[in-house]
Amino acid sequence: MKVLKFIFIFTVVFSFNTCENSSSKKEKEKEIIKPVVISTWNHGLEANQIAWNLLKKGAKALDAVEAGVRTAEANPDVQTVGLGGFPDREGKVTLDACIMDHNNNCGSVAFLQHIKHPISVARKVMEETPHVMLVGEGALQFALEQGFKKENLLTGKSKKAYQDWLVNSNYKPVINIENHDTISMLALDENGNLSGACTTSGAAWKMHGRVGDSPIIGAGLFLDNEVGAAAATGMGEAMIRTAGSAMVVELMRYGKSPEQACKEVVERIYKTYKNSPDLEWLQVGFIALNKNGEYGSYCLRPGFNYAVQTRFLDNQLIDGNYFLP
Ligand code: SD4
Repeated sequence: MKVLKFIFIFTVVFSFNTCENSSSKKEKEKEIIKPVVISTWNHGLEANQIAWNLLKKGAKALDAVEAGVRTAEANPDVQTVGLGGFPDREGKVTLDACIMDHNNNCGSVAFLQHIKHPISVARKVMEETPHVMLVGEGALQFALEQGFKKENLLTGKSKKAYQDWLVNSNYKPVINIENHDTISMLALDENGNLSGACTTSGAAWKMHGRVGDSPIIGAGLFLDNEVGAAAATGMGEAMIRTAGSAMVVELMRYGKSPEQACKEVVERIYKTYKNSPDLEWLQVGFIALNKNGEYGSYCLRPGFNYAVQTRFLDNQLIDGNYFLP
């Protein structure tokens, strides 16, 4: 009887261990795709190309995302980021940006005028100051001290659009500003480290002084190097009200895929706005990338797309799945 008991216990323990070993083996065998870069809208294609050229040579994700989004900042035809961005209702171009690395270091500037590359000022805030966020005059003063050049960012094209808008002066955000919007970029480098960047001129014709989600860590951008990264585009107020990007990362921590996590936060935003007149022109979109190099996106309405580049997928635009028809 004793012998039978021993055999029984041995069998149970042995099969339990075998089971555990094979499942942890499976975990280990799960292939991590890296490097990966994803970014919002069609201007993400050009930005990805720059970031990818760095990532494939082994560059840090932080350097890749900064260099990537600078292309949109410098392009006067992208009228929602950097140079050539649409002004506020006083005709002033005011910029918001933030950047975050795999050690939870982050830097941000908000309501910054006259500087073409707010993302690089944000990185300087992260690396050269004890702070996370500088705004307005203080951010400008810091940028000038750091050697950035003061420029007029209001191009003829955006000035003309502003003058046309002044005729009626209606403040009604356009849902997608068809394929021109904030650029948010997330990257996973060869070392398995994540970084993210987000830069924008914000909502066109906004009130002077308005700051959106894009420079706010947790709203427009968030990452946890043990889990994944998320970033947003769309009506910033909605992302701030729900701590959108931080929530996407948190949901990935508890097992959701990048797309499922983005979807759940979009649904929460919908619930927040479903009885509000603002729903009529609300658009929000998230992109997310996890530690395994899996990525996804979700938005409230059709029209949002994002650019992806991996070793297995040549730089291409993907339409975000959406909640409302
Ligand atoms: C903002 N999220 O300032 C940014 C801009 C944007 O669609 O993405 N607009 O609210």
